Amino acid sequence: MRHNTAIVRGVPRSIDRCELSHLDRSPIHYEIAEKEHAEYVRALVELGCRVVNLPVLDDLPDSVFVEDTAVVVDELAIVTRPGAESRRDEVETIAPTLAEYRPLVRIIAPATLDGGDVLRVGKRVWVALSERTNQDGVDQLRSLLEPLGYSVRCLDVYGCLHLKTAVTAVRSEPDPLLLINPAWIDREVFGEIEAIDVDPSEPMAANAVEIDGTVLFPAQFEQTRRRLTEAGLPVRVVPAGELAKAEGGLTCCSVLV
Ligand code: CIR
Repeated sequence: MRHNTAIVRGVPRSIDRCELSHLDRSPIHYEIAEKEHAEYVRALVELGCRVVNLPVLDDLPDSVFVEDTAVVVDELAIVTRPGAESRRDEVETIAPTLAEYRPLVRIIAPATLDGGDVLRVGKRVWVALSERTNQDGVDQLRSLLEPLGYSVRCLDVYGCLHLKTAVTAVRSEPDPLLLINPAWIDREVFGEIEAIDVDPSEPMAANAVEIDGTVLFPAQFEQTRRRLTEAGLPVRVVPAGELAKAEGGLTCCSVLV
């Protein structure tokens, strides 16, 4: 997908107090996490993005994972209402920046929706009912996007945090290709769209960011990376092992507009 701008936010000093759902807590080294984030930002710049670096928010432990605060389409930016209460204050800190790029709309209570639960391929959108996104969230997203010509399909994920932990797009329209962990999601939902499976030894490897034809990919998943390169995809790896301890992947660390 062609993206001009990536909104990011640096790692807070409180990252080791982050939300965790499927991982045991293990110490997160702030300096390493910060270096990883800097490398991620460097890669985004290399791939042609203009990076908007928002101020670090030390009091909000998950605030580096900006993806969950917004769903951006060509016509508007949807400010979410994250499922984890500890993350609700993140949204108003990014809203003014989003408003510079798109008209803003908001997901409102009792709905909850995390950006990590929304996958878009062109005009097709999939949204997961998850631990973070509820039926009201799905319904509000649908009522915002369907009038704009998007199809919105709701699905379940099992065994992982977000939809995009289980599936992301590594090539965009007109010939989309997904990277998928079939253990966590029903691949039938994606119809005829082609998919590469993650290597079974790397269940967390389905979270990749495609920018203008290149796949930004976590260095720790070598087996799955081989599958991507064998499929002819250009891959740029970045270290991502420390932020992974906070259950964050690569899509989580930016909002692409
Ligand atoms: C959380 O549990 O909310 C964070 N520790 C991780 C968020 C990861 N975000 C994402 O996958 N979109």
